[in-house]
Amino acid sequence: MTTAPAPSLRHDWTIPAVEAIYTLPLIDLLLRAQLGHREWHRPNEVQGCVLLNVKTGGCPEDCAYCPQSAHYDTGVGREAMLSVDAVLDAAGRARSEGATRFCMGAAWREAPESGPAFEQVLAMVRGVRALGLEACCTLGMLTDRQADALADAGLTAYNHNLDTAPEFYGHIITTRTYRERLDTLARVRRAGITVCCGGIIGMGESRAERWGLLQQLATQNPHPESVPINLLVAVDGTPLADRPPEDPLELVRMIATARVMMPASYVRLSAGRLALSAEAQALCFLAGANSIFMGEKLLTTPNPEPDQDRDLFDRLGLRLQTHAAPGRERQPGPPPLQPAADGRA
Ligand code: SAM
Ligand code: DTB
Ligand code: SF4
Repeated sequence: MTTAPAPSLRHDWTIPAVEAIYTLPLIDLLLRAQLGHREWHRPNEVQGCVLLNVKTGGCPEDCAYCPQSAHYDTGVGREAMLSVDAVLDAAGRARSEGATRFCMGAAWREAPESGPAFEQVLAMVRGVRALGLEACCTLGMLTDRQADALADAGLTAYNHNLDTAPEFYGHIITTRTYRERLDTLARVRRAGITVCCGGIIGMGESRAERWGLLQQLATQNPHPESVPINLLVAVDGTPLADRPPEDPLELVRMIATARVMMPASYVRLSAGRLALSAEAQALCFLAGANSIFMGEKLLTTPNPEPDQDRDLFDRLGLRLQTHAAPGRERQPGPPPLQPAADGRA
């Protein structure tokens, strides 16, 4: 018996190659994304992640999009770190809502070197894993030692975004270099934690700069296991407060191109869903998004209410993934474009 060879993953993307995919007629782009998606993932299944800010506000970085930067007056104050019990209560609620991944954020330039705050984060990670959930953290820059300690605590994934292309990055952040971000990502990878890395659209970047971000992500080897694509949430008080809303079809193109370039990865439709119609979100799922943040709050800004998401999933025939991600293996799933026996694929 012969088995079909596993589809291969490319890491040699050039800007013209990215451009050629991104600028396809939209229907052709969606078809390519959907065919690739079905080679690696169960169609109609979406990973549900819940975010919790375990340390809010007062961040010394100047990320122009961020309501938690101490450089801007956004009304988000500096708060004390949450207790381990409070975080595990929230993780338990996330699990009962159907999430399989729990993501903890802290408004830090870098995780505190050692001491009670970092130990508390490790206890949170152990507790979230003990609930049977995947655990993700985003704590800013990490040292090798911290990455190893997080890996030992059972951390599944670390989120650290490149945010945009190197050419546009300096317009958005001046307090941390692109190189420093890549170095943190390398430490996460070396420690054996999966990488969650993506970016934002709608900050005033050109299309070429979006292709540059996608090239940075998809030339990593291995690809980031998770790729969050955020639509800017323009927050009052930040330098990007007055950015006009981005065309949702650009988000669809961004997601579809990420799906084609990194077919094995989870592509997460992240911040910005409140600004999207049900139809625009449907196009994002058609483009290959297979992960969302659930729950009424992201880190500091609102997200669709759980009832709204349940209604959206019902209307689209989507279901939440019920198992924690199995890693990088090819997913057993129905053959391409064949609905499963229950008609919901
Ligand atoms: N200090 C951590 C860090 O920077 O890695 C904290 C996590 S930070 C808030 C995670 C990501 O959320 C950012 O890199 C950015 O991509 C995204 N993000 C933050 N504010 C956003 C906004 N207003 N709109 C869209 N995405 C946003
Ligand atoms: C990511 O790429 N998006 C999430 C998560 N990773 C940490 C954060 C979105 C934050 C949106 C603004 C806020 O709620 O403060
Ligand atoms: Fe700080 Fe992260 Fe916000 Fe940048 S994105 S200001 S590093 S919390």
